[in-house]
Amino acid sequence: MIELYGHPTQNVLKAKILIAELDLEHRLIDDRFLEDGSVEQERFRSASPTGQVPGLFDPDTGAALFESSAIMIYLAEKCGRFLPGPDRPADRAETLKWLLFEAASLTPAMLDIYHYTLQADAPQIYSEERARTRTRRALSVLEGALAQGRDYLAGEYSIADMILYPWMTIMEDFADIPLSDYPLLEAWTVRVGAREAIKKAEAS
Ligand SMILES: N[C@@H](CCC(=O)N[C@@H](CS)C(=O)NCC(=O)O)C(=O)O
Repeated sequence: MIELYGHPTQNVLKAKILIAELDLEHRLIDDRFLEDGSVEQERFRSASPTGQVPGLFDPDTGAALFESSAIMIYLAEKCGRFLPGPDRPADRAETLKWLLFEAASLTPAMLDIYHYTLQADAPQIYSEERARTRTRRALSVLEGALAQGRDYLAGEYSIADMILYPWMTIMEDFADIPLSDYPLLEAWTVRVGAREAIKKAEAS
């Protein structure tokens, strides 16, 4: 039975809505009360390396996921509903566009309101520190993925590598974070950057 890890928040609600639409049998496990050393704690850690919720574990397939958009895509594809398949590429892209819009545009804007106006006493210092801490946390997650003996982020070379590569090439200059702090990611950047198509794109 699918395990959804989380507690009541808007991001967890997204996954709950889809699970309800699909009428999926599932266990809702509160991440705040996981027992030390329990199987559930281990599964939550493997699903969500940042400790953020929601996290999802599916014992049927071994899928262990974080990021609400990835969870939604996985469940929709597993059940064959609410996301058009590759046989309808335009409809599929239209749906994915709105998922990405939510994750990349709307949510960061709303989180800025929360963190920079509602939470901070000294917004400027707070926002800079928070941005760097979050960037480092993301880089650690990528380093962790590559530490699983993979050459590429999702195992085989894919659009996941293509979408992340451009940021890595400017990390030090742009964010003042040396990529050498993340040796596997640094090696990955060299590996991806050595591809003919990448060189061609960078030169164009
Ligand atoms: N992009 C992630 C965001 C997840 C997220 O920020 N979850 C919040 C709760 S709504 C959380 O776990 N915050 C604690 C933290 O960031 O450490 C997603 O869509 O799942």
